[in-house]
This record gives sequence, structure tokens and C-alpha cells, in this order.
Amino acid sequence: MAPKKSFDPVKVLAEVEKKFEMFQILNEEGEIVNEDAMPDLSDDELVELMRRMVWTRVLDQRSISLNRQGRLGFYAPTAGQEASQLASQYALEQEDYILPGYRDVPQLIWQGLPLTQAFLFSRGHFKGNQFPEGVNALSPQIIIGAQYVQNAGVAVGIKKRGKSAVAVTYTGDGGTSQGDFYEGINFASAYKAPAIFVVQNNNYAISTPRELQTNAKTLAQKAVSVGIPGVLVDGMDPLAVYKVTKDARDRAVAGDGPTLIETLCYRYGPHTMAGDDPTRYRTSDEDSDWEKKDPLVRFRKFLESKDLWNEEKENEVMEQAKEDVKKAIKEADATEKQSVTQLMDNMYEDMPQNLKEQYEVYKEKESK
Ligand SMILES: Cc1ncc(C[n+]2csc(CCOP(=O)(O)OP(=O)(O)O)c2C)c(N)n1
Repeated sequence: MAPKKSFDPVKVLAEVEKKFEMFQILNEEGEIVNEDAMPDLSDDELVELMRRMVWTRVLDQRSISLNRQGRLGFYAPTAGQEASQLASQYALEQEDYILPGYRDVPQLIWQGLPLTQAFLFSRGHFKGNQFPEGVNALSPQIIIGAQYVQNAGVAVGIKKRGKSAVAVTYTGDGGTSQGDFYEGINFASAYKAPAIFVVQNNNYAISTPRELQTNAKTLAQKAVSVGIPGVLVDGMDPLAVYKVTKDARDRAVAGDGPTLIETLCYRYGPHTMAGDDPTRYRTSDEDSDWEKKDPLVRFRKFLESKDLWNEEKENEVMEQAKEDVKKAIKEADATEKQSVTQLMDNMYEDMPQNLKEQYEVYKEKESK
């Protein structure tokens, strides 16, 4: 009789990990390497995606200098992550919900948040968190991973109400080490909720490299533990990011439950503008290796090869972005400063007794 085969967990793990290969459509040269997976986007839609990425790159540059001039408050740079952020948002519909992290303001802007309000958010003004009707989103989350649990809740709510929409959330590679990450994906899985969980793996959680974050080879494979599909995608490839997000959305609205998407990308700038110095933990070789994968460069090459883009168009978009920033920062400057009592009014429907006393003190001060 043949000896009974024993289960080899080490081998199974190696086999599972091997299967999570990076999905790509557009290579670094701007060439299509996966024709069959090409998303169904018209020429105009491709151009619009490029326009958004260029505009957002300029917004990032301007936001960094406005922060240095003391004209913006909290700011987490986004350059390098445009494909990850904007191509995933591009696959959404207006009725979808976005639960962003602190770096994900661009997705909110392209979902309809006016730039002036994004600047007010940066300044800590309550008006920066009052989103217009039709922009279904929560304020950018500062507590790492917390939005994953909230996203599961929002997605269950969407399902209970029978809406045809999804809830999408974003965290970084560091966020996947939080308990909230596992609770969120498991809860959404258990309820087969229409949720998309994006992990923007930009390789660093502030200064902690991804390799120290976990022994797992990919972050996408964490989906297996809760029984949902997980996909590792080239996060510098806008077409690939769009495609996996669109597929995840289609599955979610069809009632097939959540998806975990790991977008492999890089942030060129510091973690935030609050004093991080990336040269202390990254080499310039690493920076330039990633810059060669730049999403704007490869998408530009691709569009130019189809005669859909040129320098003139790019300059127009850049000028427009600068104008938009100028106008929005002026409007932010002209917005009435928030008072302490306004802030408190916005925080509480029923104010606790101890704060009521402080509230009265401020009311008195403000009336003078
Ligand atoms: C619960 C919690 N712990 C710690 C912090 C401090 N903190 C702010 S950003 C950050 C790193 C997050 O890295 P990652 O999830 O990879 O996202 P990235 O900033 O790279 O987009 C940490 C630890 C926090 N905000 N919340």
C-alpha cells in the first residue's frame, strides 16, 4: 500500500506565493505587453486619464511649495502614485463611496471635491470636510488602517439598501500590519459586501521598508486568508490599475463580494511635509530605478505612439493646473477663519458638559 502523503504546508505556501505575480498591461517603455487584458477605454477616455495624472502631478508640486511657504497645513505628497490613485478612481462610478487615507486627496478631487475644499482640509478647516452633495466619501483617515473596518461597514450598508455601488478604501503597505486591516477584509468577505480594498504598496511606511513589515512575499496574498480574490498589480501602470479595479467593481456589484488589490508603486517625495527626510532611508539609486517606471512617462509614450498626446497638450494641462491652484488657494485664503466654537459645533451634536463650559468661554471671547 502506498504511504499516505502528508500535507506539506511549506510547499503549499511557496506555491501560493508563486501564484501572485504582478499584473501589467503597459510596460516601462509604454508598450502594451498584455493585449488581451486591454481595458475598454475610448481614445478620449485614455486622454482624460492622462490629463488627470498630469494635472495632479502639478498639484503635488504646487502643494509642496505652498506648504513650504506656510500657506498649506498637513500635506502628504502623491507624485509617483498617480496611476495607483487616479486609475483606480477612474474605474469608479459617481454613486460609489471612497474611504481615503491621508494621501488620497486626489481621488476625492476627481470624484468631485472642489480644490478649494481640499486646501481647507489641509488647513484643518471644517469646511474642508463638508463634501458636496453627490460626493460619497469620508474624510481622509489619519488612523492607519481604520478606514478598512469602516469600508466593510459602508459596503454592508450598500448591500442592505440594495444599491448598485461599491465602497473603496485605500491604505499603504504599513496599513496591512494593523488589526483593522484583517478585520475589515474578513468582515466584508463574510458578508460578501461590495467592497474594494486597495493597498498602495509604495515600499515604505514612513522609514520602515516593506520587507520589515511582514514575511509575506506579497500583500495581495493576504486575501487568501479570508477567502476573497487578491491581485498584485503594477501600480505605475495606469491601464493595469484601471483594469483590475474595474473587474473588482464589476464583481462587487454582481454580488460576488470584495477584492483586495495591491498596487506596487513608489512615492517620490517625503512621507509628509512634517519633517520627513527620505534620503536617510532610501538611496538615490532606488529613487532613480523607480523614476524609470514613472506612470506619466510610460503613459505619455503610449499615447504619443497612438497620436493622442503631445508636448503642447501636456503644457496646456500644466498651465491649467497652475491656474486652478492659484484660484483655489485665493478662495481658501478668502474663506472666513474658523472659530473655536464653530469647530466644536461641528464636532458634537450633544456637547459634553465639560466642553459646554469651555464653549461658553470661547463664545464670550469671540463676541468681543
Ligand atoms: C494607528 C496609527 N499608528 C501610527 C500612526 C503614525 N503613522 C502615520 S503614517 C504611518 C505610516 C503608514 O505607512 P503606510 O501604511 O505604508 O502608508 P503611506 O504613508 O506609505 O502611504 C504611521 C505609522 C498612525 N497615524 N496611526
